[in-house]
Amino acid sequence: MEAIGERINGMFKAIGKAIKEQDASVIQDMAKRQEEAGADVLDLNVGPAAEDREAAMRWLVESVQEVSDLPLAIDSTNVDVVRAGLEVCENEAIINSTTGEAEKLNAMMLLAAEHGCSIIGLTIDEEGVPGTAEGRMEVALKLLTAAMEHGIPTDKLYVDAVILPVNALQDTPPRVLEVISQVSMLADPPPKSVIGLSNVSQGAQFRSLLNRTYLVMCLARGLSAAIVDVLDEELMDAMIAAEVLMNRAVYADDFLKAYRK
Ligand code: THG
Repeated sequence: MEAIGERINGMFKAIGKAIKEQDASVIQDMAKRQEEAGADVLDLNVGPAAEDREAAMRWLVESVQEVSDLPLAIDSTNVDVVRAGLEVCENEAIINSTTGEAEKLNAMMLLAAEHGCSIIGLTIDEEGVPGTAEGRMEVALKLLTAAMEHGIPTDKLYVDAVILPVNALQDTPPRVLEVISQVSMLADPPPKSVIGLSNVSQGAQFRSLLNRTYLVMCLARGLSAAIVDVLDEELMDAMIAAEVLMNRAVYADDFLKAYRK
């Protein structure tokens, strides 16, 4: 599984402050810590508070690529903010994200095609998040069709089935599992699946337990990638154990150490 580090996000107090004060060392430190903890990709989100979000995204991308060569997930729902990030991004990039809403879908797919990058598509359309797995799959198909129309290889699309907090919407986690199992059957080469794992436990107790339990359930359904707190060591251990048990990582007696190498 590709682990996308979630911690460079303006919703975290210290990161929001660093963005505001243009203190690159805080951001760069978090980039390095996540890379050392096993991140395969770093998610960059300027958060809700940034004044000029395009400038903030440019600054985040430039700061992070000074210290890391990892692919960067440019996390914004706004086309102009994503474009600003892509313009200065020299590392590999992933657009995070488009929805299935016609205008945004077209604009984001154009950007992905122009930059030759991967793109995450949320199963959200003009009516919001469909309440059923079938409804989410319909949007997934729309995302896939748009990618193909723009000449984007099908395996450069990540379908995000939109996991929501279990304390508010308890029927969502099993529905998202169904979508994860079905996404890989949509095309050949198969589209990838991704979730923003920590959403599942927002506002709940025992967050880390909920996160790692749900991650293992998703991995059993073939999840390709997840935006996660890579600094949560028990979460990463559970991910590694599940990868071994799914025969996606080679077994060794000390499999935690072997995988981390
Ligand atoms: N899908 C995609 N991208 C996403 C999400 C998704 N990007 C953003 C988000 N969801 C994934 N990232 C986070 C980052 C942090 C938290 C949840 C998801 C989080 N933050 C603490 C909270 O809200 O309680 C903040 C605590 C603090 O302030 O210190 O849980 O679903 N494609």
